[in-house]
Order: sequence, then C-alpha cells, then structure tokens
Amino acid sequence: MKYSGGGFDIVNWGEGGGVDIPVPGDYDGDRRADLAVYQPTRALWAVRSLVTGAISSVTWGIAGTDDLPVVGDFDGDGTADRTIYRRSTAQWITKFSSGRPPIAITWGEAASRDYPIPAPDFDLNYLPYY
Ligand SMILES: [Ca+2]
Ligand SMILES: [Ca+2]
Repeated sequence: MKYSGGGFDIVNWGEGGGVDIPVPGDYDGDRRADLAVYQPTRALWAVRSLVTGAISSVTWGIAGTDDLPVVGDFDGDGTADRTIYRRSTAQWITKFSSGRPPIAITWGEAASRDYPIPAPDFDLNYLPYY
C-alpha cells in the first residue's frame, strides 16, 4: 500500500488466488483503516491492524453463498460494522461494533442484479468481485 503521507509497505494478508474480497475499514476504532478480507467460502472476516499487527476474525454471513460484504459505520461509534448484503433477499444484515442487536433491512430488489456499491464488477457479468 502507498501511504498518503509518503512511503509504502507490502503486507501479505488473505489467502490469495482471487477468492478473498478486500474490506478495509477501521475495525478497532483507532481511527486508522485496518487490512481486512472477507472469505466467502467460510463467511469469515479476517482483520489485521497495521498499527499493532493484532489479528482477529469474525464469522458473519453464510458460507458458500452469494452474500456480499459491506463495511460502514452504521451505528456511528467510530468503528466499522460488518454488514452482509444477501442478494437473494436484498437484505442488509448488520453486526454492530457497539454490541447492539443485529438488524436486517431490506433495501434493493431481491434476486436481481442489484448489488451494493462499491462492489466492483470488473468484467460486467453482474457478479461483483468475480
Ligand atoms: Ca484501525
Ligand atoms: Ca460502528
């Protein structure tokens, strides 16, 4: 990664092979983005702090499905919340960093070609990330 303040680092994080989905965000609330990948085959969010090197992992989503990871601070506590966009139902299912009970909100068209921005669709096949 190339830092906005200058310099760069190379850090290996993820399984490689193009399966992991990068989901950077501030998961520990130190106001700095952390390296994070979502592994669809395990519904696993693997996070690594660039500051401390601390590693954590959380399962959120259903493994082996087309659940898509979305990151945002939806409860406003300054820490990233893990959210799954379930394409079959158009549900946004959020696990809050603050410990509030998870919520599921339908927003989008179920079983359609809707997908959450910024999920990229590089080859325009309506399968984001792939
Ligand atoms: Ca952080
Ligand atoms: Ca939050």
